[in-house]
Amino acid sequence: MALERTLALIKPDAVSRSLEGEILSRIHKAGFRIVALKTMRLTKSEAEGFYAVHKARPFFKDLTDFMSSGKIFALILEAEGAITKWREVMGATDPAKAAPGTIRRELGKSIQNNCTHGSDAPETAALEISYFFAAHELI
Ligand code: 3AN
Repeated sequence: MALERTLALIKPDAVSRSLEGEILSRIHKAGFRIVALKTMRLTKSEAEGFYAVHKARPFFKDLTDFMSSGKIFALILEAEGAITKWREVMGATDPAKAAPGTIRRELGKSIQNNCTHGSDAPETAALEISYFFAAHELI
């Protein structure tokens, strides 16, 4: 398996419940290297840009309101097969359907308030990493 990088977000619902430490601990235990980490609050238009692929979906307004409602953490995670591995650690989008032991199952509240984001493919990982990090921040 190839060494990969993926973008992870700790979403406003998790930060507002002070779960970032718990989530970072799960990231370490799963064996990822944290290449970069920053905290910020997205503007509404930055959230719309990030989720542009979902523009036509009925939940787009609520999703972008939510993602710009408070502080997030953005991380670049590195591991063998990092993209799939991080999606396995997060669990399915809907916490009710996520496997036992996953972040979304144990900490998520709803399909929107599901604590974390992860890129879904190599192309999206590259795009999403460049949305949050400049080349000189990747070390
Ligand atoms: P994932 O984050 O698991 O890759 P996507 O890319 O299908 O899921 O959806 C992006 C985000 O949009 C999800 N993390 C979730 O917050 C929100 N979302 C997806 N489906 C719904 C839905 N049916 N209702 C409300 N929010 C949704």
